[in-house]
Amino acid sequence: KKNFLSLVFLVLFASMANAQLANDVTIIPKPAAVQRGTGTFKINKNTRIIAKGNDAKKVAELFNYFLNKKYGFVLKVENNAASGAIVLNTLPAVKMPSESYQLKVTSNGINIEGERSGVFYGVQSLLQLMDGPDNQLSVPAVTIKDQPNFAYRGMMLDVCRHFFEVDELKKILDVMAYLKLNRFHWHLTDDQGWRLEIKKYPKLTTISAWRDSSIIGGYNDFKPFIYDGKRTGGFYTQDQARAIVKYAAERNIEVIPEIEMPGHCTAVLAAYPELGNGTGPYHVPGFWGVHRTIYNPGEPTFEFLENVLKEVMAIFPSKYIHIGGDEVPKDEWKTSALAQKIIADNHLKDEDALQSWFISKIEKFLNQNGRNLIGWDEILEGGLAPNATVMSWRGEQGGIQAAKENHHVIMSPGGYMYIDHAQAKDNKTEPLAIGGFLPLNTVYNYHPVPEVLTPEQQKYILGVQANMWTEYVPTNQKLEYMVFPRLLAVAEVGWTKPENKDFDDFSKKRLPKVLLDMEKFGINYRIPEGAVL
Ligand code: TNX
Repeated sequence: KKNFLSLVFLVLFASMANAQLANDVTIIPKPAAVQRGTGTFKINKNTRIIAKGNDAKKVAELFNYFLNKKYGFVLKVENNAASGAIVLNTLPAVKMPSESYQLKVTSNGINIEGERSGVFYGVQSLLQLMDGPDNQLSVPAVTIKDQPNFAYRGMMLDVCRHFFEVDELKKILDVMAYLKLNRFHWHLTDDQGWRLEIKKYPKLTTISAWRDSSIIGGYNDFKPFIYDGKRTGGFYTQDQARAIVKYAAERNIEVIPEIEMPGHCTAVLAAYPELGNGTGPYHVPGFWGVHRTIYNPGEPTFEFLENVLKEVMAIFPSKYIHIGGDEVPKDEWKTSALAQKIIADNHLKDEDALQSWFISKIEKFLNQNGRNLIGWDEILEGGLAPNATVMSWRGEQGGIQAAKENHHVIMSPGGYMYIDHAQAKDNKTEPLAIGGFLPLNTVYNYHPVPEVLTPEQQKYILGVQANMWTEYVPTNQKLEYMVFPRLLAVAEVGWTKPENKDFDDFSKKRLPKVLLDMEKFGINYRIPEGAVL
């Protein structure tokens, strides 16, 4: 009899636990504060959105965009309050800091308030809370008060090693917004291709945007993967780039363009060899690795770069312009009479100091135009430009040094944030990836604020970014496979306070649900080890 009773309790308890689980708060990234209520709110095609406040109409449209993408229907938007509705209430920024929101669900209705970006994020949380069959969605009663831990939560995409169409970028931007990521770093130029139309320099898109795969040789030996003998490449027109900027901005994502200098410029030199150090002829290379070709530091180079940056700034309203600065072998400057003369004339110590001089000149130009410069951590070599922000990729060391010198920092260390690295140790079961093994939990457990910094210095860490280099990523399918699910972990690193993070809770309770959402967005994600979907 005793056994029978405990069995009854067990079954009862298990079904309660199940009911609880079905309505659980499975949001990624985990919100700052969640308070559960009782009951659920049901959403169907007759549910109304009430848009209150100046920007609410636009957010309601975006809500419908995502709703349609996820469930294939939209809701009517009205101005007046009605019961049983979803109220979007956009407040002036003074009332609530940007990106923070309050989401309240009762069985009678839903209310989301915040400044525009906050309400937009409240909508994303709501979309993640929805559960059930598409025609009878339910949302658990809950009050969520949420805000980000870091202001900068980014992803970089390299569109140079392989080109990705506008539609694919939009798909990625949608999912970034769904995960409350807010910076898209667009790596637009590299040795293997220039990807942005520049009106003043048409050869950048007739010549530099295309690589001739018959030109092989060099650094590493993964030839079969790309040497298909085809002319590969592509570029974005200025109109397309503007459309991406607008599309991203609507989703609270700032697009930060990267124009590489003084290295990673071989594709440019193939079209404008006079900007090199006289060691041409140059071709747009079809192989990877660090190339020796760099810009010469003469006046015509600065004229070219400033003209390019003028057009770039006219397209991208971002506070930051990224100028690269990584991996600059200085051999060509060592043997160039021009470079040596500039070193002597300006009393520079060496070629590192010349690089610093080069970047400081560009920084001055950007600052005069009201923009800030970001560069990879090599811009520390020879001394940082006065106002530069450092993106730390060779570990955290560059970022730590920059923060100690009172410069802003974005942490993007290779060992944690390089989502071009393989997702399993055994590369027999995984598609080809660049060196390194970066599993989901390593990404997840990263925290971008080094403890060696004082609390004052720690304030210089603006946030975190994942980098997606695409040497071995020739298709949309493979791109998505590399990015997901690791980007979900990146989102939580950027948004959620460390004390609220827990890999088990993330991977076992929330990830399975959000991966099903990814499926609805048509994303080809990798199924993580041990996942029960
Ligand atoms: C280093 S990270 C690079 C890229 C490569 C990447 C491959 C950085 C600033 N430079 O040019 O694509 O390694 O992981």
